[in-house]
Amino acid sequence: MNKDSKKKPIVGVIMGSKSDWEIMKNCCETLKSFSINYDVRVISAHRTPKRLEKFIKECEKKNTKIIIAAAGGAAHLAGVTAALTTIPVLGVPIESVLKGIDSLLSTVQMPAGVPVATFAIGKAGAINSALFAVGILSRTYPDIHNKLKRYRLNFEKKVPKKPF
Ligand code: RP5
Repeated sequence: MNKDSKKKPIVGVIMGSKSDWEIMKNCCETLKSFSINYDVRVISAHRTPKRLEKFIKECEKKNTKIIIAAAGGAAHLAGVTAALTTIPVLGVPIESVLKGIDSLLSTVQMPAGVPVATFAIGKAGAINSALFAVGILSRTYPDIHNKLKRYRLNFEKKVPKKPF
């Protein structure tokens, strides 16, 4: 990572409610394990729309590379974020009263033109969104690339060859 990116958050992590943190802390922990700077906030597209606009302006000014947006229910946070910026948006559907199926469909079913790369519901999606961000950043930052290669090699070591 270059000197500049060491100081600045290069990933923005937003979630619709404080209640999403239990899941999204897995995303932040994953970013942290790759020493990636992130800026994490509670921002709701419908409860705090002004906060969302302000955050996106800040991200553009700071040259944030990726925004990860998590929400549950009528989960429009990722889509509205993507509509307001050209920074790539990764969406994490959070479990809901409908088991997250509503969140998944609201996040993934973007009409053509404004994409949101959508991940699995819940913890797996939170972790994979971070790993996907790591993968994108690894094409620019060799130290992140090395860490990602080490992470993958660990699977080889950790997964038993036999099931018994
Ligand atoms: C969404 O509504 C949030 O992302 C959260 O997943 C869900 C419920 O929010 P709370 O009522 O717990 O604040 O906007």
